[in-house]
Amino acid sequence: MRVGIVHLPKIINIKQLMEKTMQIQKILLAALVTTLTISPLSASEKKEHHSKHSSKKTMNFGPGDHYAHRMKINPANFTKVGDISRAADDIPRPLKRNEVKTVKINLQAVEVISDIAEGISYHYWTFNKTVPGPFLRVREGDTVVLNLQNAKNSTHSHGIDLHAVTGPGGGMAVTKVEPGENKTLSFKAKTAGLYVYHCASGNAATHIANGMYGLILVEPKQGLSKVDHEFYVMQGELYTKGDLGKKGFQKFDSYKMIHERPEYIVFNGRTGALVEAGQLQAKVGDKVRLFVGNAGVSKISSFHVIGEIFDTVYPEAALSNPLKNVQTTLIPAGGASMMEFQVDYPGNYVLVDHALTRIDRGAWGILNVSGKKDNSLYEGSDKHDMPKNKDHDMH
Ligand SMILES: [Cu+2]
Repeated sequence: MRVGIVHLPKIINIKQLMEKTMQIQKILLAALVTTLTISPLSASEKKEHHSKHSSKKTMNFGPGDHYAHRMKINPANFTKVGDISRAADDIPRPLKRNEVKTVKINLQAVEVISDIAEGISYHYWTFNKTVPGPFLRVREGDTVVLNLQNAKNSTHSHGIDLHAVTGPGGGMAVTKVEPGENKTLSFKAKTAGLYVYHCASGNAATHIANGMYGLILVEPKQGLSKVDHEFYVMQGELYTKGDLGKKGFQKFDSYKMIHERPEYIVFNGRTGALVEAGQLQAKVGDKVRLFVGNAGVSKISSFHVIGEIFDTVYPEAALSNPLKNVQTTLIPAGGASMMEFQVDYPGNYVLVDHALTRIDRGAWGILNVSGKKDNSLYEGSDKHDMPKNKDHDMH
C-alpha cells in the first residue's frame, strides 16, 4: 500500500497564526448573528406571538418558527363547535371508476373552540372544523386541484403538506395562506396509498398538535378489495396547560410539546369520540377495513383491537406485501396503516394504542358487533366468577 506524503503547512510565526484565527472567528460570529436576527415569522404571526422564552434563553434549531408559543386567546372570538370529532364512518364511497380525473377539493383552515372532554375546552386549529379533517379520496393518476382558504378570524397563517404529494413541502411551499387569503395547489396523485396530510405553517408541530391533520387515500387503479364497512380513525395528541382532567378553557402548552408530554392522546380529536354514539358498528360476518392515521406529533402508536386479530395489515399503509394475522401494528407519527378483518362474534371490541396507559389519556374507541353468538368460537359464564385470589386483587 502506498502512503501519500503529507505536506505540513509552513508556519511562519505564532503571531501570524493568531491573527488568522481571530479573523476567522470574527467572520463566523457575524454569520451567526445574521442567522439569529432573521426571523422566519410572517408579519401577522409576529404580532400574535408573545413568547415568554426569549430566543436567547431557549434557542431552537428547526427551520420553522420558534416552538415557544403563548397567545392571548378570547374564546368568544371563535366559533364554538359542539363536537370537534370527525365521525369514523364519514368516508367517501369507493370510487369505482377506471379513468383518471381532475378532482377539485376545497379545504378551509378554521380555528374554533370545542371540547376535549366534558367541561374542558380548547382552541382547536382545524381543516373544515373537525379533527381529523375530511377524509380525502382520489384515484392513482388523478390530478388534484386543492384550494385552501384561511378563515378571516384565524390568528395564524396556515397551509397544507400532503404526504401523497411529490414536490417541495408536499404542497406547503405553495399553500401558505394568511388569514382571509386562499391559494391553490395542483398535484398528480402518482402513488397509491393512504397518506397523512397536515398543516406545516409556522412551527409545524404546533399546528399539528392543535388539530390540523387528516388522511388522503390514493386508491390503486384496480381499487381496494370490497368490504362491508370502512372506518376512519386518527390518533392525535393535545398539550394543555392544565394537567389531565383539569376543567375549564385550556391553553396550549408549548413547553409540554417540546418535551413530548401530551396530556391527552385521543382518537378523532377528543376523548370519547369513538364511544357510545360515535362507536364503530358492524354485524357478525362483516368485513371491516380500518384506515388509521397517527398525527403524533410525538408518539408512535401500537394500534390494536382488543379481541380481534387483523386478517390483513398493510404496514405503514404501503399497499405492497401485506401481512397476514397480525395482533398489533405500529403506526409512526406522520404515518398510517390499513387493516382488514372479518368480525365473527358479537360484542364490543376496543380500539387502543397498546401502550395502554394512553387509554387513560383518551386513546380508545369501540367497535360494536351485533349478531348471533357462535359458541364454538367463544363461550363463557356471564357471572363474574373471578377467583378470590390475592394475586388477582388489583387494589
Ligand atoms: Cu396551520
